[in-house]
Amino acid sequence: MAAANMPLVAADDEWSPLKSVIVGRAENSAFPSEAAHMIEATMPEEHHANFRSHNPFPADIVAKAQLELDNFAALLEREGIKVYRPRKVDWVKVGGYTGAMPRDCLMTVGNTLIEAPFAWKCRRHEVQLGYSDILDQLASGDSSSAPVRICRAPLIIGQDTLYDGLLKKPEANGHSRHANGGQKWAINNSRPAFDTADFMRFGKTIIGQLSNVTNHKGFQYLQAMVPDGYRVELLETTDEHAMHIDATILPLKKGVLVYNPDRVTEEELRKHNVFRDWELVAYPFVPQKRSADCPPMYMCSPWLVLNALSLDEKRIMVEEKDTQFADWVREKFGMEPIMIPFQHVNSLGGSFHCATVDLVRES
Ligand code: ABU
Repeated sequence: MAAANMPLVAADDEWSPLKSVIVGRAENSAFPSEAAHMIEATMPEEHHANFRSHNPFPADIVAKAQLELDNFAALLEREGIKVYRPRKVDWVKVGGYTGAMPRDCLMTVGNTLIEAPFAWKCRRHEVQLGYSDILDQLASGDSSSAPVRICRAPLIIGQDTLYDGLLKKPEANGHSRHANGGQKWAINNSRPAFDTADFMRFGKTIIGQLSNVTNHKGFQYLQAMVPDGYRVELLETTDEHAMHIDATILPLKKGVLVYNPDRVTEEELRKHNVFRDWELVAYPFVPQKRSADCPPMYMCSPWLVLNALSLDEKRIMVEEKDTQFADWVREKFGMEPIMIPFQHVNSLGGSFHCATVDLVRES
């Protein structure tokens, strides 16, 4: 695909050669602040106390994460990939989260870029503040480029209803209790909600999950937004802490899917026609003790190792310390891992998949 003829938005899988991408930025990242029941449902228990409004991540972690993202962006540019970066925003000041995790807020399906109708209030202005310049650039294009559709998320007017019936109620003894009476997720179904990272593209089929940030109305809304001919299907996972599908399944290349056996079964995957002829392989993960010099994983499980990014059907971005995974994909599938430091980005909530939005893949 010659650069002159390259569309501005065109991708419908996770493995075709990457040609254009958004890479996040870390400056001024803050712990997201949400209702206690949401933080309890989704975040590692030992870090709950950090999730307060306007509470910055430690400055040294943010600074190192920014260097890692800049280094990653430069590597992609050297590979001839067009890289866009979001605007620098003071997320601490505005009471937001970060610009480092664009995968959660934007998803390309064919020529359409879809904004997540976030469940989390603290993320509701993330796209407008961080990415609207990029969206304007893509939407205006030039006369020779194929048309781009941009679906902005609906505005929420007045009080959000998504936590109704779910907020903790204070009790006389100073403790609190859930009002949700055994409800599975931390949101209800009163309006569409999803994070785009709860979905992955497999050609005309998009596979997603319901989670603590994605509800059934969100799934229906996404189905209504994707271009004609695309179909969204839901995978039944077994993870009550579910939030984002990109440490649960990882398509390495067409026909090969690695999955997290703690969260999904092969039997469930096989129910989806798109995987009929695929090799489905459980990653035999042996969690290792993190060394003392590793920054804390404030928001993620060790399964973040599956949050890798295929540059094409041969090359895959892997965190430089994830040698067990790199050796496995090299030896078992003949992939070529490209290993660079990313642990400080991991500390902010994701890895290479989370930190990017692929805009163009050549298929
Ligand atoms: N989007 C990141 C998912 C992280 C995790 O499942 O632990």
